[in-house]
Amino acid sequence: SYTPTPQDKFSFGIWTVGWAAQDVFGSATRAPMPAERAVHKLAELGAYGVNFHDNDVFAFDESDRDERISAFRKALDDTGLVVTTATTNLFSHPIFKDGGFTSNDRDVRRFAIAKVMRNLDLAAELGAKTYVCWGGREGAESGASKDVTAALDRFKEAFDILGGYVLEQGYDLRFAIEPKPNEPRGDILLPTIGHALAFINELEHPEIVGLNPEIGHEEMAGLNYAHGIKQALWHGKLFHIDLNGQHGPRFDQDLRFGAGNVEGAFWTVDAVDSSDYDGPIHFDFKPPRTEDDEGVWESARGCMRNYLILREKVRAFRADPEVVAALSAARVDELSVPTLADGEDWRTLRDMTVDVDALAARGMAFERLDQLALEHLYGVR
Ligand code: 3MF
Ligand code: MG
Ligand code: MG
Ligand code: MG
Repeated sequence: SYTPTPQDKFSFGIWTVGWAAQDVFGSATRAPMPAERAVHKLAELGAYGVNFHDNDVFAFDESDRDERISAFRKALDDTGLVVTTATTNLFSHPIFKDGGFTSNDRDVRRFAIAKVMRNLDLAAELGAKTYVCWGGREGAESGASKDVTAALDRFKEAFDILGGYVLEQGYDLRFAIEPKPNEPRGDILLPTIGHALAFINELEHPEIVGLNPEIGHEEMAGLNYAHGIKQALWHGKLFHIDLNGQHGPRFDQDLRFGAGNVEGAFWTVDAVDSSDYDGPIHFDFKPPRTEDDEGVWESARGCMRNYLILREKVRAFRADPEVVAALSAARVDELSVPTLADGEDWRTLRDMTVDVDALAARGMAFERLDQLALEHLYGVR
């Protein structure tokens, strides 16, 4: 068991398994991988779909565009893998050193929007339903270099242009903004789920813009990912998810899903599994630089296997009669009861009296509940 099937809707970025493992301190340890090889191998492992940047498939200068796209498309046809999602590389080429949509250089901004439009055409053609926008280079290292107010105006302008484009072309595509606090820029704009949610409200076409939160990115900011995606769901804005692993606030680790913050992974699977999210269960990780080709696939397999293991554990936790009793003792269900009863308003509450000492003395019984969760996670129940 714990063998993935396409029904599990697992998907991977082409760039994840395809990463040749170059980092800031060293050159690549693995050979470059053509997109079609990633597609074939991921299909063998039981994946359902893929996400790709334009330049995961063809070169920045687009000289090999047609031929690379046909090889990619053939691999998709041969394997039945679905393109669930697409995205644009607005961060690798030196032209994007100060960002794409918010570069101080207006010519670069115009080029960046055109590059996205070209890949939106391809995304629609390949049947993607979600278009991710990670603003990795939209940011700054120093205070005076970026007029943040103007940058947000330009960020909005880009989404308004692109939203209009998608609607006018009649594409069945929605945008998903991927927040990240820092790396590669010292500070990145739209750093967290909360910042991005607020930003979406200012757009011309907010209905087609949502979020693609990533575990590692929220945890780099010291935030609770499960809480974050629950709030995104509450706003109807969880369009996509990037699952991976991270050990708290430090450099972007992109560990395979289930490594790093294991408790966080448990509650993440619980949050997704108990929600109406029906997008792909997407992994955005990087097989560490130590791994050879076999290690790459072991790492990819681990993402899916860990999700299935944790899914079994959270379901067992939810079904455990002792957990049901502990939830009730912790009065978790009472939070769903509106604070005012029918017919009441603020008048009912303003002059009410309570036995403060008695209320203060009531325990919440959360430790028992959390111990049961840990025991399910530790595998002793
Ligand atoms: C970087 C990321 C990105 C985004 C991708 C959009 C390269 O930390 O997470 O991966 O996920 O650009 O899909
Ligand atoms: Mg990331
Ligand atoms: Mg990451
Ligand atoms: Mg990501």
